Amino acid sequence: MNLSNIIRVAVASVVLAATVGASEVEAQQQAGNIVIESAWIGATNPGATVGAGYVTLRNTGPRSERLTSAASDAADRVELHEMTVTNGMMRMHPVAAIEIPPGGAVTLAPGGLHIMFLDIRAPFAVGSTVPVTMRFEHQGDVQVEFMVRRRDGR
Ligand SMILES: [Cu+2]
Repeated sequence: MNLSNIIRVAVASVVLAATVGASEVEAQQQAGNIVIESAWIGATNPGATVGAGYVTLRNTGPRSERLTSAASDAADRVELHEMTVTNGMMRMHPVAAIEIPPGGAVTLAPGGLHIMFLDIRAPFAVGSTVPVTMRFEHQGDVQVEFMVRRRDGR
């Protein structure tokens, strides 16, 4: 865990809390050149063993960045996944990394790229938060709080 990243995210959260109100804190976090927006996880039904997380990652830096893995105490395993349609069938499969171009952004959203939580330890309940460590090729580890929302994103 890269401590300086955690501190920077914490400072950004405090500034946001002072300017836009506590309810908006989870909406945006910054770590170096990476801006993390709208990190959320779909609520799970009782007995479900998997969940999916979504987020927008913005790269304000001059070079390409990559999200290479994620981890969370809330699940035994966390993988980066992509949903694709093949012969009319929705399938998902792991991807090695998610590229964020310089000056660009990538959005993980239902039906596409997502963070997959496997063997979750407890159901993801609406209104709770799930801490996730996101590992970037250059930025290192960034701690992000994902907000659990209804699966339609509201
Ligand atoms: Cu998946």
